[in-house]
Amino acid sequence: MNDSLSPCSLKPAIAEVAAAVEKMLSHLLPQAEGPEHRVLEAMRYTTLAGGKRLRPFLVVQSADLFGVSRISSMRVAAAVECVHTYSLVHDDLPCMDDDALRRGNPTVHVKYDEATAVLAGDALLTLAFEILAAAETHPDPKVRCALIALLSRSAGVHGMVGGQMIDMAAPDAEHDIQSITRLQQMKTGALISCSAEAGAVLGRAGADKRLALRAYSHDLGLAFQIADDLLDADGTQAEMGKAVGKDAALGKATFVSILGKERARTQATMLASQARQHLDLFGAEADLLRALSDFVVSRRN
Ligand code: GRG
Repeated sequence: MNDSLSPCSLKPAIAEVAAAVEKMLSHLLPQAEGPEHRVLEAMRYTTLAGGKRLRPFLVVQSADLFGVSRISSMRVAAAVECVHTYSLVHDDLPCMDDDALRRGNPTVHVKYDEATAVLAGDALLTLAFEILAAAETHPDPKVRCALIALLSRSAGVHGMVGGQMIDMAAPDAEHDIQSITRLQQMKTGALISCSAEAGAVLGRAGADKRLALRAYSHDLGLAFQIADDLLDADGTQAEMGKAVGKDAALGKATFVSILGKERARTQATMLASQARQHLDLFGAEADLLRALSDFVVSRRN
């Protein structure tokens, strides 16, 4: 078993899943027609605009470990990406982060208007659960219910929404490393963990393998967020497709502001290595997940 694959093997694999999930999303998102066409157009505009598609990659790779059909894993990957995209649309709104650029394009409220952006986010969130509830996603209704429970818990007040609330409620609070870790685990980590665990749910995996994927994605999510904080400090708008340097300008507590750049980098590398170790009970078939842990810390966007 390789300790990790070279980026040469990982990048085409990510690109393949990204292309396939975009095809699936294009099929699942309704066409922009009828008197409600504006919200449908905004949903398609923002969802089909690119992005790294890391969460879909996690769903598909973890599902592949259990021999799940690609149609099932792609539908779940599309549902998770709908939730992720909704969170970005709402996060960009003037009442939250007030950003004009996302994935290199004007944000939804800039291209359309605020009401359309709120509605497009709402509709993407609810579409995700419609996708999971459909029989095409998995023949076993218990598996579909488990997927709905997992995604709703991760996206809701105990996960992403709760993390966003803590972030918005006290942006200048004196966060320490424990509180910032909890905030980020909820805001960003919960959906990343959900993506890896969804493969285990689809594959009706035993508790040991499901827990291993949960532990892997917990560390991966934190490493991802530290890398994001470093990119906000060091990256460029052209690389990131969004404004950078906002955290420092707003005096926001981040892993970088608390640990400093060097310790943050060391911590991200350590978490990536720890994430790989959680995959020890899988064989070479988990090599792409191992390689992903290096990728999330070395990425430039
Ligand atoms: C509005 C309920 C609600 C939640 C928003 C996720 C989130 C919570 C806000 C995003 C703010 C942000 C930039 C967080 C940093 C980590 C992150 C989620 C980055 C964006 O994810 P990527 O890098 O984006 O996977 P792409 O565009 O590649 O899909």
